[in-house]
Amino acid sequence: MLTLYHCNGARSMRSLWLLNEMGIDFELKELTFSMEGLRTPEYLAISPLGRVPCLVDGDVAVFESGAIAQYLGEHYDPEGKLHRPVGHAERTEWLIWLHYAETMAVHGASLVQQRVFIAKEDRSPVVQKLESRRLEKSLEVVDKHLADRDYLLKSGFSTVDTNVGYSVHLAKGFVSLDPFPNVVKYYERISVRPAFIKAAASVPLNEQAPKRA
Ligand SMILES: N[C@@H](CCC(=O)N[C@@H](CS)C(=O)NCC(=O)O)C(=O)O
Repeated sequence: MLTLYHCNGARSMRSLWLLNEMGIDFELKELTFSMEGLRTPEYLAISPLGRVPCLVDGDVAVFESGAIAQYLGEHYDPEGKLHRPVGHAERTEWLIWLHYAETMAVHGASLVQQRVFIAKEDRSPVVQKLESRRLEKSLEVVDKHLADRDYLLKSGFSTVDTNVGYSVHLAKGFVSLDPFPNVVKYYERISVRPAFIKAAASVPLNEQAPKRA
């Protein structure tokens, strides 16, 4: 049985959404998004940086949401319904978007830090402006790419949509999607999927109350 370690609204939503899309059985372990929740010796033993997500499959522990998407595809999607294996015509494109998801999320994470973890007086307007701008630039690339397709890969919804899709979900808490009409339509498309709705039932990090404002 697979076990997913997850925090409400965090990047682990990607893995939760993907597991829901795949329709496989798993146990969900929700941790609180705090030092107490994430830095216990038990959790650090499987996820050494104490971050989410982490997927445990028997005696294998996989951390990093990109690695989890690839692992699930390789081990649990033999027909390649959502995965794009080596040799598939879209493999390289799939690989690029899998990693691009993190390029986007890093800017969102930096903005979460500013808004949720740093006391108001210590927040940096420069960092917030720079990271918002860089997030917008990353959305611009996705917008252009989506001009001739419904999902990131022309063949249809795949594991990269859960990873980039979460980054868009996170981004929209900080910047407007309006200048990116293809991204707006994309978000409308992905956010009505039952697997997304189930995974997003919690409050996203960017909408949670500041811890120390
Ligand atoms: N690149 C990693 C990032 C994991 C990560 O930083 N997760 C955040 C939540 S979005 C976390 O656990 N943060 C807790 C902390 O920084 O203490 C991934 O994609 O899994």
